[in-house]
Amino acid sequence: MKIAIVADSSANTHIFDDMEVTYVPLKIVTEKNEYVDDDNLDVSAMLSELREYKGKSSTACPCVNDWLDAFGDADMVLGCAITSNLSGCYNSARLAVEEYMEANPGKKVFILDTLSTGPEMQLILEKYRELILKGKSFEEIVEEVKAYSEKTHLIFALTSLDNFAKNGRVNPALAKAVGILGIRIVGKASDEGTLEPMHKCRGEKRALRQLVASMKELGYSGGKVRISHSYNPEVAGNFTALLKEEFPDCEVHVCLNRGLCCYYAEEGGMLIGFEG
Ligand code: X90
Repeated sequence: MKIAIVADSSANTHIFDDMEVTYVPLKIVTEKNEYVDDDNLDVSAMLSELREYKGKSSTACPCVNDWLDAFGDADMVLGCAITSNLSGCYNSARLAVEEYMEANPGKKVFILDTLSTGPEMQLILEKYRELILKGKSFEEIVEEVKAYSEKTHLIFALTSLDNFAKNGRVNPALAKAVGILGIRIVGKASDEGTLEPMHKCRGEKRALRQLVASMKELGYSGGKVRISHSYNPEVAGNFTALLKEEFPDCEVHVCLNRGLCCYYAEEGGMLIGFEG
């Protein structure tokens, strides 16, 4: 039986040596350029171009056909998408699932609306892999992944919300308050899959301490942690060190944000997915 694991490009990374994940790219669009968030995108070049660029920019989600291409001719498709409350990505995935099932009765397809993004999606993909390797049935996998996603969380520290505000995805007044030099917003993906600010922190040290505290409030007790950052390995390293002071045995993996998460998390932004 042919199995396809699929996710949109906000899930960031190629994580498995032994199982392929097909990433469906979102796009970052300016008046000068369209950046397709796939393996060919030079993300750091995009970031320096955006730094110089003063015009309008936005993002666009994949269309139904992009998802259908990723499904290929698999008998079983398992996947996940960025929160349906901030992007149309899940909606096009849902329509693709309908079309695929209609054209291929008997095939099994499930795409989870993660109500989150980035490294929390990474955890979901890892869970799919684990359950496939255990030989679980489609129905068992769907049920277990849904239950797992109830226990995973996403928190973040961001130094700017400009691109969120420009694209109408957060309140402009909030973005202004974060724009002040040295202020980081620590927040989480809410239960509804929106950006929920929790604390304004002055300086990196305070923000990192707040992140650890917020993780504990959300039930963290030493499970898996996945971090993605926008070309700022130092902050990810400092955070890992701080977390390990309290949870010396925790398993932390760090990766780079791809285009979409870099665009919204901006420079200095860090996302943390973890098991609660
Ligand atoms: O459809 C589109 O154009 C894509 C829109 C995506 C908007 C959200 C991107 C989030 C990227 C930034 C920090 C984490 C916020 C988490 C909220 C759920 C990551």
